[in-house]
Amino acid sequence: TARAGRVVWFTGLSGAGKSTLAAALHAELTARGVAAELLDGDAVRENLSKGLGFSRQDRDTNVRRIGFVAGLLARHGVTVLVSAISPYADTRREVLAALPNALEVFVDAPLEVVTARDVKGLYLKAIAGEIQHFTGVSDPYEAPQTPDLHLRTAELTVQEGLRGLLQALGEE
Ligand code: GGZ
Repeated sequence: TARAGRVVWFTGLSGAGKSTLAAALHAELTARGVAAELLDGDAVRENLSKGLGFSRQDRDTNVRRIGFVAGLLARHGVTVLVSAISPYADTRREVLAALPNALEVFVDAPLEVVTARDVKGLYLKAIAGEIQHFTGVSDPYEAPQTPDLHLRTAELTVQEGLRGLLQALGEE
């Protein structure tokens, strides 16, 4: 059987840059001939986790499902890039502990920065109370205390973030 793939788990606030970095890493790994798959929050919630909301229970279910699929893929040699807020430290710990060789990447941007950028207008709505339980505004985000990689995206270009990721993967 193939050597197990790595799981790179991007956690952080909405708008911090998880999907952008995961997509950049996916493109780079693919170009290098590394079998890689993306499990992105948005696509997962339209398919694997369709119907789930944003209560703690639903987020935990979402994160556990993603972990389960990531494990199946990694077992077959695929490098799996997960992008999900995954706000609860205990749940992340549990799911990551079940994935041999997983890397926890903290995609860290201050709330002021993601709120000011507000690419999708969700923070404005959350602050206005039009979206409830919005992470960082009216719902918790428990930052990793000892991530394998800590990327401060307000201070880094995507290229710099990508370099850090490749280094952490031993792919530089
Ligand atoms: C947080 C929400 C919410 C609430 C909708 N809280 O920037 P986006 O839009 O594309 O990414 C966010 C996504 C979060 O889904 P995840 O599966 O990553 O979350 S978790 O890991 O906690 O299960 C955001 C959008 O969905 N969104 N409502 N209330 N983000």
